[in-house]
Amino acid sequence: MNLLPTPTDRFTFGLWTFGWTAQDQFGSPTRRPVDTVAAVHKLAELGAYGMTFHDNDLYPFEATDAERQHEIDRLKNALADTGLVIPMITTNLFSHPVFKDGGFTSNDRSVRRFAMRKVIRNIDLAAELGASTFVMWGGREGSEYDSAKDVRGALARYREAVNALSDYVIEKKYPIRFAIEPKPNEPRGDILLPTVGHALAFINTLDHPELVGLNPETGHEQMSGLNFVHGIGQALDAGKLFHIDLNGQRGVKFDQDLVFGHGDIQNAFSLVELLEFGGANGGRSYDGPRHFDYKPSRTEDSTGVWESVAANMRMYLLLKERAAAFRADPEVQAARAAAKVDEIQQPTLAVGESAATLLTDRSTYEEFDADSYFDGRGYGFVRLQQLAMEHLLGAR
Ligand code: GLT
Ligand code: MN
Ligand code: MN
Repeated sequence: MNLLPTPTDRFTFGLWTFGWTAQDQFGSPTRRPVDTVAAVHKLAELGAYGMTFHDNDLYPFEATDAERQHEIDRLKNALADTGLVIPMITTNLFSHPVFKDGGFTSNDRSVRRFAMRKVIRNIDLAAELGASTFVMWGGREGSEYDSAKDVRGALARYREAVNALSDYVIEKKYPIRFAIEPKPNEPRGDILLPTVGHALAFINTLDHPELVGLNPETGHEQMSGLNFVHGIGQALDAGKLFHIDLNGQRGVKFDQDLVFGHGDIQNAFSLVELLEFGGANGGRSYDGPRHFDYKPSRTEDSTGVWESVAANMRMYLLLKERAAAFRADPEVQAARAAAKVDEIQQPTLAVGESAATLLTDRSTYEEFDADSYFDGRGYGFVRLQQLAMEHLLGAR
């Protein structure tokens, strides 16, 4: 069992994750800011593949052009020294007071125009650094008061912004795709595009839907009581899993951003199984970065911060190893067959059949024994799940 991460595992971390100084609504920071160059070296040492960032994780909102360039140059040197890459970049449209009613969907048109300029500047930087994914998390795009936000108007402005930015990327011939990150609430009372499903429906209304996909986050779906594995399954079905934010969440409450696997461990196991072995012929269903978007808890000092970085990768590799053992177990294979897990791949209608010809097949209805399903023909799903839990617990 190899639990030492290497760049081939494609683990990435946001600069804002280990860089969080742990200031929250109720208390001041408990840690010092992390230097970007030192962080890049530390990530490389721990076996990560890459780092991601918001413009204002790298340099402050009020930075002059020279200060901004200085930070970009320092980052570039650190990347060259370590081989770390920047596969994804995103823009901070939520911290500064100017975005208190959102960026793309602020009621104030001049704020919307400013937000677009800030994103365009950052898209240019993404292209310069070779990032292929541009995440859009609209944390401030939403409202607290139904009387104050015209949701249809706001969605129209969201669409206008994504369409214009798609045109920009096409015009510039940048090899960049956008990934929308849903979240139901926090910091706004209600955020637009709250779940994977909402965002998928929105993407279908865009001028260039092929350029826009999703960056689903574990905790964000779970905050709505939704099953993350189902969300990822639907994103994959739609060909829209462009990126992923892995972390941990314990139930329907505020966004905890725990270490991956430190929340719903069963769901995390099934997620890793899906990502690593749920593709064609038992291969990967998703090839992009395994991006951790977590927050080292406020209780941790800088030693604990880097331990928690390592913990995310170790949890993923442990779950991958457990999922591989689960898949390889002959008893599991028999239980999967008994549960007809793979029968779902088989089309319901035979080749050439239609709803109309189905009417003429008496075996499907007139002669079908529906009553045999009463206290019979059990699927054995519990048995299969028990085997999964035993593998997860290392009992098999
Ligand atoms: C912010 C948020 C995350 C998003 C980031 C991208 S920033 O920390 O909580 O879920 O992925 O903007
Ligand atoms: Mn989160
Ligand atoms: Mn996230």
